[in-house]
Amino acid sequence: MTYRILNAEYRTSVADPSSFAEADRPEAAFAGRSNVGKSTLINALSGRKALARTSKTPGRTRMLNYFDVRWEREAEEPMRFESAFVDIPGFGYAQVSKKERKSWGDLVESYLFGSPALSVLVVLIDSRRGPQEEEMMLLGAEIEAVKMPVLTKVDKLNQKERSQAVTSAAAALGLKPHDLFLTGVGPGKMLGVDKLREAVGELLWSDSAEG
Ligand SMILES: Nc1nc2c(ncn2[C@@H]2O[C@H](COP(=O)(O)OP(=O)(O)O)[C@@H](O)[C@H]2O)c(=O)[nH]1
Ligand SMILES: [Mg+2]
Repeated sequence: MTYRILNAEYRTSVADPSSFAEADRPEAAFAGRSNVGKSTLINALSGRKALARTSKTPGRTRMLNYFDVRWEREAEEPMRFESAFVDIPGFGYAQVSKKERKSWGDLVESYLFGSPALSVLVVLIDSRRGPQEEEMMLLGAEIEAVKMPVLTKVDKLNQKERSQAVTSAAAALGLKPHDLFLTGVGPGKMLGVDKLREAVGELLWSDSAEG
């Protein structure tokens, strides 16, 4: 099956657990440390250049950003359905206070454990660093959503480094190498994005009202 994104637009930003956006469509959330490539991947999946803002100064986003994403499932009878992408503010940025870190933790935790519409949690891992404690925690968290580990920035690795990164990340996470998605997005590069879009689309489809 092919899943295409017809349209993606910004909906809202949320800084406080008491005001999450209405859970009226299945959500795919993107989590990972600051600078891992969350915004870049959201843009690449959506086919939009600057839907989610990418930044050279990491650690600035302290809010959940919601995007409305409209899909088409190409089958004999094409079907359209709605979803949301949620850009989760990045962790692991050193230059924030304890207080800020706690408020980030509270926000993200309430979202992950309290969102009835969360269907996919995409966990981004820098392919050059491999999974650290935070990524392991996210992937091990007992939440309802399907979790998808993605190694980002694989365009920066050669073939040999890539396969080493996959082997060691899979071992660290207790997964099979083919459970990992690989992406590389840069000028003129779009590695693994179509494949990830298919997988995310399929899961959102099956949790949508139409699917
Ligand atoms: N080469 C390469 N650079 C990337 C990739 N993804 C993100 N970047 C760069 O890494 C930096 C941080 O990306 P961004 O999407 O803002 O990360 P975020 O903080 O997780 O949202 C930017 O300079 C991006 O251009 C990738 O797959 N390959
Ligand atoms: Mg970002």
